[in-house]
Amino acid sequence: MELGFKNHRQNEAVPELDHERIPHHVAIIMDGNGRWAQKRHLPRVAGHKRGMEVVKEITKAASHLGTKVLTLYAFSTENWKRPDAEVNYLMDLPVKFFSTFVPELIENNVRVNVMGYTDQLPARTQKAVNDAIAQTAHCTGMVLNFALNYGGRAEIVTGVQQIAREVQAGKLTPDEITEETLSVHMMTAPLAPDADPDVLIRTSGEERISNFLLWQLAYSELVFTDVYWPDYTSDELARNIAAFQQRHRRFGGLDDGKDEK
Ligand code: V0D
Repeated sequence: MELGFKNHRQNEAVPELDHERIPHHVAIIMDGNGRWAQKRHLPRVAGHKRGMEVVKEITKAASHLGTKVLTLYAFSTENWKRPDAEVNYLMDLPVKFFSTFVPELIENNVRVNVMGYTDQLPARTQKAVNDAIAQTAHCTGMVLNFALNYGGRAEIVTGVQQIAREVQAGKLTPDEITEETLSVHMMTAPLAPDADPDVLIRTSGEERISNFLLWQLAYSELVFTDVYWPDYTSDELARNIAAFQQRHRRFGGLDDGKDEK
């Protein structure tokens, strides 16, 4: 019996969340779009299309929960290696996304931010992104932060190059370089005081960081789910945030010595 077409999590209980301890910054690696499509004998881009609709649902769900920053890994610096037709389709998704979703973003008071090497994106993609940033600039609720043409190691290299230039210009001595110096040169600096994710969620069963937010994930809880991104739901987000909250409670238990361990 093929159960794969059903999201096998859909009948699982949705836990009660501690609304005092909603993570401020949730980061998600949206994996499994191609596999979701292949399983249905659909082209990979069908998975990306459905994945984009899920982005809209999860944006609203995270905003309603009270998350302050939702960072989504949409396109890595490695994704250029995919077939041209797939890359072209992906580059139209920000255009499609914003052509239908900007009014809802504004209704939900969500501000768009993008981090990554966006100057290398096609002009139409850059325009869609820049328009959305401009149209939501006045929103004061959750920040919807897309990582687009982003790579964690490249981000650290770029940051270190900027710091080296400041040293060369005599604005800074090597001894004055601290973790704070690195942090302010990361692409997440504008998200401060919520620059570092409290939790990283990766869908589709892979348990790797894959060059995402290397500096910022130093103290993050990592939550992995088998659900493919196109099957991801607000209920699964709640389960994944509950997993984060469980781990935090155990940490507290160890600290005050009241836990069994
Ligand atoms: C495909 C699953 C939204 C992941 C989600 C350019 C792979 C759907 C965006 C988007 C993609 C990005 C920036 C922005 C607005 C929307 C998106 C890409 C892929 C790669 F400002 N979904 N989405 N971008 N997919």
